[in-house]
Amino acid sequence: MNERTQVGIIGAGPAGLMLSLLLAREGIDSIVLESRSREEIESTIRAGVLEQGTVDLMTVMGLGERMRREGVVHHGIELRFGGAGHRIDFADLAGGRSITLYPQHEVIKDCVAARLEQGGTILFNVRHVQLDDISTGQPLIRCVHQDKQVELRCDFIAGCDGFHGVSRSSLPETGLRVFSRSYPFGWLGILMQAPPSTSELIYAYSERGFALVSTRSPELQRLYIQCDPTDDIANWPDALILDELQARLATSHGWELRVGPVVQKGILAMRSFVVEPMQYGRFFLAGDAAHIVPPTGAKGLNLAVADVRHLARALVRFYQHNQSDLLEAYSTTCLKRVWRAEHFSWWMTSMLHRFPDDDAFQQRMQRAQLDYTVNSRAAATSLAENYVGLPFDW
Ligand code: RFL
Ligand code: PHB
Repeated sequence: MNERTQVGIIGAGPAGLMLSLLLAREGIDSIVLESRSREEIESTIRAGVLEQGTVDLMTVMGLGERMRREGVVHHGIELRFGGAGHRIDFADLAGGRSITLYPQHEVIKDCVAARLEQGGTILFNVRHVQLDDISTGQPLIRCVHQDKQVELRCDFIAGCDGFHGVSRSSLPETGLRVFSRSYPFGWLGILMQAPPSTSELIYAYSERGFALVSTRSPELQRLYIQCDPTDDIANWPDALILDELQARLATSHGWELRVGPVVQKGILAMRSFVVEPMQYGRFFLAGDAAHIVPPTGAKGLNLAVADVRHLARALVRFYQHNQSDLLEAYSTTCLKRVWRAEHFSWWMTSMLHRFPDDDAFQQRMQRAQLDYTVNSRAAATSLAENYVGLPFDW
């Protein structure tokens, strides 16, 4: 099967789907190729926190109806350490900007439904995706769909296939720079059937390691604890996870975690990663395909969305005004925000986790940083404005 499209998009995550929707608004056609099934992408549990800018974009694009109904707006977070909680008040510190808790797979459902309703093409379950002719003006994507070979000739290709996709490795190695850092800990994440224990997220620093309390719905909590990234989840019976959460979250006034059945659990590794530049000829990387942050800053999905906003704007300018300046500047433009988020995510991670080889000096440094962050208006403002997200044209 031979097909043609203006923009071939690899990956139906937040980056790929949002790009196809942004382009469709301006009359630019695209085809999205996704290696998993629709059911799978619509049920994978990942992000929870949407920045103000992501929420605003979804609203402008007509994708905000369910998010407004089912999502929950938060005006602050709690940093908990030394047995006490300290609120970072976004309403006061971040110019009224806030965050919304709305799960990533719900964003995916809304985007897939909207794109299919427009008559757009998303090919699910594609296999053997391969890129060709990327140095030319008409790059090509080959793949297998429903046992048929597909050749998709494009004006441009967007690699939105996440950290483990094929896109990044299709870039020629010469001229590429990779920056990365892995952390000596991971997160053990659970979904627990219990009403929220708190109205705002709690980021806890304790001698036993980091813990995070988040929610997914009025009946479901999302919780994480720092753990050994190579540990086997089989070593963590539910009761042990709950004991560890209680211990790390304990306060001097006897705070209690509401508990219930654990319905899902798993361990994820943490890393920081950036590839530069994020483009080659008519081939562009966006989202996790180009950069990864540890989830402590809740930035990954939001960065993916910011990338494709820039890419869509650049493609619109190319098609409508025959100008390629924004396309040429794409990587530089995105990397400014990417590195800001890399720093913020690394900073939050370093401040809140226990590092295995930290000595007493290092631990005092962390406490000094935490104390300063919650007691200095300037420091708290810095956390708040990064957490809710810098403006798009920052
Ligand atoms: P995705 O979401 O990984 O989507 C890539 C898609 O490409 C498909 N794919 C392929 N398709 C075709 N051919 C191939 N060869 C392919 N290989 C892969 C995949 O099946 C997939 O559907 O990348 P994208 O769009 O760049 O989006 C990035 C975000 O998903 C990610 O950054 C966030 O989940 C990160 N993240 C968070 N981000 C936030 O902004 N706020 C949060 O609160 C937040 N919490 C989190 C997170 C990530 C987490 N984990 C699991 C790493 C919490 C966690 C626990
Ligand atoms: C989540 O709800 O899954 C979540 C919230 C905040 C983070 C990371 C993940 O920093």
